[in-house]
Amino acid sequence: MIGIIGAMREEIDPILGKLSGVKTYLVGDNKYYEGVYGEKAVFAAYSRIGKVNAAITATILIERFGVKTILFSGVAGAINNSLHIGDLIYATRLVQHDVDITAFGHPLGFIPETGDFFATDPNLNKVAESIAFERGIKLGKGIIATGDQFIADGAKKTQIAERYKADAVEMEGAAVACVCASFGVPIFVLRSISDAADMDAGFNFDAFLESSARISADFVLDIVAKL
Ligand code: OS5
Repeated sequence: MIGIIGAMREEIDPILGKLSGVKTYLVGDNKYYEGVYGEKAVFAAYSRIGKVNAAITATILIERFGVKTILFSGVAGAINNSLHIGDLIYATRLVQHDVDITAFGHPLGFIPETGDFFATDPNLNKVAESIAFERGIKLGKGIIATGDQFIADGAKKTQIAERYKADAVEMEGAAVACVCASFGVPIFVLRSISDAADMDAGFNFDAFLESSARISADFVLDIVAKL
């Protein structure tokens, strides 16, 4: 069973619109949708914003609904200046940029018995690469930094770039990857750029959330069809 997570309704609606026979379940105070895409049974949910919400959703998909693969679809702020609005990037690794226990000698982002960088699944990443190649779609890859902050500031952006060599920033991916690492579930994280995490980020995010979310959702559904 494949699980698809987005953070916001706008990130999951384009996926729900393409599922047939959708059934809805309520767990805690959030909704989970079961449906079929082509011949593939999937569960989908939007977690709501941030690491805690994303971790709850990933855990429920795995533990309650028996999902064996998780695909994340959504938007991100560009850290790498070669990424532009609407561009796609998948995470090779993710890190929590807001973790700081350096007072105990640990590197930024590092948690004892957990680590810092979470790797995504090489096989899922290969499937994504093959779809991009076949369709002539430009697909970037790199490090995605996650934290409970909407980054809209040049100085903070530079800090994340320098500290983690990050290419994009968002607020959920590393939390889902952490849950997946804990349960041994393969994870793929795809984001389409909605803003450049700079002083215009709020404005651009509002302007491009829907279009960029759809670009990511369409690609993730292509992956579902190929699994
Ligand atoms: O899920 C959050 C992370 N997403 C990726 C992202 C990002 N992350 C960090 N920094 C950046 N520059 C980023 N660019 C893209 C996007 C999302 C950001 S938080 C957006 C909150 C927008 C909002 N707040 N209230 N509403 C919308 C209205 C509302 C009302 C009722 C229910 C839900 C929303």
